[in-house]
Amino acid sequence: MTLTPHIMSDKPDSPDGESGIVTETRPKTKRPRLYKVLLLNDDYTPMEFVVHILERFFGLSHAQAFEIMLTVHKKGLAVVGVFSFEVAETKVTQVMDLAHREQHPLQCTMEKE
Ligand code: TYC
Repeated sequence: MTLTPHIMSDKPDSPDGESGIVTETRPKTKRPRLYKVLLLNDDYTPMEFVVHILERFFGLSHAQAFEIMLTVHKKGLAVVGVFSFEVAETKVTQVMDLAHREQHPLQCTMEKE
């Protein structure tokens, strides 16, 4: 977080000091850029594995996970969440690592919102 000085007043009797220059600071918070995490369909990854991934890494209920898995299966892809860059990157890595370990061709990617 950066603190941005603002000249508020040049009156000598200002409450902030003797100089007459008031430097009030306010926290300047920039909203982080957001990234969509996408899950892609393929013909080989078992549906139950995809549901498991969505529950485990995206905090979805079984019903929500099943619904999103079916959307990906039918439409080819779906956004499974929107996160800051670092969180999105972590999710993609977690999904790709587990899919690779289990030898499923599941693909997970991210893109700027
Ligand atoms: N199409 C896969 C099947 O029929 C299921 C699947 C769903 C795979 C979603 C990937 O992201 C995916 N077994």
